[in-house]
Amino acid sequence: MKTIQLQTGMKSLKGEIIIPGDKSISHRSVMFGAISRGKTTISNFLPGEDCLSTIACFRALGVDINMDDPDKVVINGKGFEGLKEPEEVLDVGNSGTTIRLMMGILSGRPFFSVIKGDVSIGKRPMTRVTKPLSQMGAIIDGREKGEFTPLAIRGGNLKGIEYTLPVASAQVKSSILFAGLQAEGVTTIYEPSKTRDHTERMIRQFGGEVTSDGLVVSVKGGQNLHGTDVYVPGDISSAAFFLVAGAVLPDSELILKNVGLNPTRTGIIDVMKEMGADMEIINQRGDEFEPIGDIIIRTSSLKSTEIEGDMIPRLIDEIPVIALLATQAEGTTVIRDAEELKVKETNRIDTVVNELRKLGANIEATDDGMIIRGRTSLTGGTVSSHGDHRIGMMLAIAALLAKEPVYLENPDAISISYPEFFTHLQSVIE
Ligand code: SPQ
Repeated sequence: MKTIQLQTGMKSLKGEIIIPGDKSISHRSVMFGAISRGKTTISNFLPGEDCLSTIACFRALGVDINMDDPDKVVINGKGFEGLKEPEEVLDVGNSGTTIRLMMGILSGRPFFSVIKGDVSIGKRPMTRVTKPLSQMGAIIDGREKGEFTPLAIRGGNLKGIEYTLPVASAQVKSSILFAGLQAEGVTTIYEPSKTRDHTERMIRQFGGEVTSDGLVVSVKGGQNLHGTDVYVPGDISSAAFFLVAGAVLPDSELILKNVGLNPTRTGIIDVMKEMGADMEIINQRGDEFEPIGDIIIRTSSLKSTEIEGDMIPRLIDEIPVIALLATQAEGTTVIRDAEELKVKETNRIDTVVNELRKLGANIEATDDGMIIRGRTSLTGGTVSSHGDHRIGMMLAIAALLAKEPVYLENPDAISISYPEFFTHLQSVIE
């Protein structure tokens, strides 16, 4: 297995990083471009492996997609009707977003398709989407009654439903919305907590209508979407690693440019401010669909906090690096209501706790989160990403706090969402 030695030694970080495109928005821009009529031009697209899997799946469905530059994608869409029965099994690689959202699109198409992913995808629960999509009329089967991949879908003739999400999940909401756009009548979704709303914003951006009122989202079937220009903001989930690094390393000041500031994603900013982070948001801008800004982060004196309830979906993917942050905060940080971490690329409660412990952190797992006691100095050791990009990046930042050597197994997983991570990190180390 590939193992690399990470940078260590409490170095200061100084300079600026232009944060690469948002993964969630990049996936959705390809999906909407593919199901709309006309030309869609996507700029600042994230050429991470997950988003490339989405492009490969739509090409296999007959969609004309060009990538002249790695971050510029042009799609000549022919509407939902332009999608063709794929000859091969669709492969989503490591991407939960691709498989769950594509299931919603495929469920409305009058053809047969089979979809699968890598070993990690094979362990992630799918009934959360196959159940509502079957209620709408799709015929879906898979291992363990449709819970696990590969999944086979015979789509078409969908009817709108009213559906209460059993878990707060933007992927499930978005999957049902994609099916709802193809269904007869209205589809209404009730969320237990507000989750990222990029799909709703993008329906509007592509000329469609969707209503969102608090936790209720409704969409009418049979709408015509048309191609448009999409600018993808920088990914706050990628910026998170540098927000934490800038706050915990000595004499540091980083400017993170072009960060998406959609309020359904900015939980990490609220939590870090509450913990005492020296942070400023400047140059707030963006289009009418997604807000953007630059963030300045400086070395901070941090105190512990409690994170729970409606805050969890607003920072779910940042919890691994927030756990690291908490090891450098004075007092006991408690994270609750985060059981969903168990069904990500890895069980992120276990991987965060086990890997940070190897570096000397005082952290314990609970049923629905973790308890972290700070401040602790971290030490050297050999850690693993376990194939999970966010664990790999969190550990690379943790290593900077150690004086002894730290080795990372399976670092390549990082290119799932941030291929330039190590280049960017190196560029700001003093
Ligand atoms: O796509 P994937 O593998 O599920 O990616 C992750 C990640 O850390 O990048 C989760 F593992 O992000 C999800 C996120 O956790 C992306 C996402 C989206 O784009 O809609 C929503 C969240 O998942 P969920 O299950 O809460 O809807």
